Amino acid sequence: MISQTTESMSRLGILVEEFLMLISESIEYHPDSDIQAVLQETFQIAKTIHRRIAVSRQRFVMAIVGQANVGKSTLLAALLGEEISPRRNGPCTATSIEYSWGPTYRIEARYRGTLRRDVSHCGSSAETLQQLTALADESSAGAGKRAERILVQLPLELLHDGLVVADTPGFGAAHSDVERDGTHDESVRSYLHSEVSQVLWVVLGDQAISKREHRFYEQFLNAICDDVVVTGCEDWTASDRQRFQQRMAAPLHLQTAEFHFVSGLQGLQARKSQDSGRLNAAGIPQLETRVRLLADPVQRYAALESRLAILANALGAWMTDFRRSKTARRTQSPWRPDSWLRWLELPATPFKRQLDQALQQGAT
Ligand SMILES: Nc1nc2c(ncn2[C@@H]2O[C@H](COP(=O)(O)OP(=O)(O)OP(=O)(O)O)[C@@H](O)[C@H]2O)c(=O)[nH]1
Ligand SMILES: [Mg+2]
Repeated sequence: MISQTTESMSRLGILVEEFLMLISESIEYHPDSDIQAVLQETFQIAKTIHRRIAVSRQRFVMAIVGQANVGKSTLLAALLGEEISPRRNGPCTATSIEYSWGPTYRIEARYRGTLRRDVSHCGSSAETLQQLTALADESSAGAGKRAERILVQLPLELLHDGLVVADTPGFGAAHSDVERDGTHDESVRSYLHSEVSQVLWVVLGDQAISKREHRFYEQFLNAICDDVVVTGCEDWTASDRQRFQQRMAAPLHLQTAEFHFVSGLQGLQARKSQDSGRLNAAGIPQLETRVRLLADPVQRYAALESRLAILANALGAWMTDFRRSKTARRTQSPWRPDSWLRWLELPATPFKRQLDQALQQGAT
């Protein structure tokens, strides 16, 4: 099953590459600036889909991302069921920490610009947490000592099928020492760009979304975020939740995102006391189900196909409107003729035919 999905993913990757080629050649070919602009926009979105395919092919990294001190590490601990991620360690989590499955507890710290790798084996989750906290404190002490990446293996059930979960440093920790060398946000950005397939974006319920969060979302999360996790909302009613969701979704175009109202703090306490009622009330099992779904290769593939189909439909619809409104140019096709022919000659699959149909709206 997994290798079949990997193959489908590779084929989808090739199809998106062809689509990118069709668009870029048509941008060069087309004299109309309106069409050029929309093709350019399509190109950018298709590129993010392509990146997501590329980054999902090998492994699936789900990163917990958000402003400093919103409860990312606590949420991770509640999800994994073990207090394994340093919390409130110095100013903040200073380095991305990846958690993946392994038969025993093992920590590997990698450093920038050197072959140095520190590996330690731990006997329990408590010992692992202790070591990670020491590493994080060392990292907070200065850029010179900061591990670029910390990889943790541990025998936890949620990670058994290849899911990798990452705790990331809070972006926008401008007040902290680690930000002073200017590389703190940068390290989150490059990590997101090169390693991460999907993010859970954690926001604090009792604060408005800051400009910085907004910008970060637009630049780095947009393409890989389908889930917003709201923390610090323990006493909210259903209508409080609805209001928050509406207020946040509209300006960020997050209408298709799922909102999860959870309490990492209460979830973690419930885990410790093995109180399943309280764990449910904290929203943790529901979020866990969602994480499993997102990490499932078949679901992942379907989600990427669907993104591409939505893009093609939006472009087709725009072209139809455009041709209706601009009488003089009615006969123009947005596609460079030879590029369009090449596209049509690609192997036909039901999904490809669906795309053709959408793109055809502009071509005839
Ligand atoms: N009310 C409430 N407080 C929370 C929740 N989760 C975490 N906190 C508190 O928020 C503070 C920050 O928690 P962390 O989990 O360390 O936050 P973080 O986002 O990982 O912080 P950085 O790594 O510094 O960016 C702690 O004091 C937590 O106890 C929550 O769900 N509800
Ligand atoms: Mg943290």
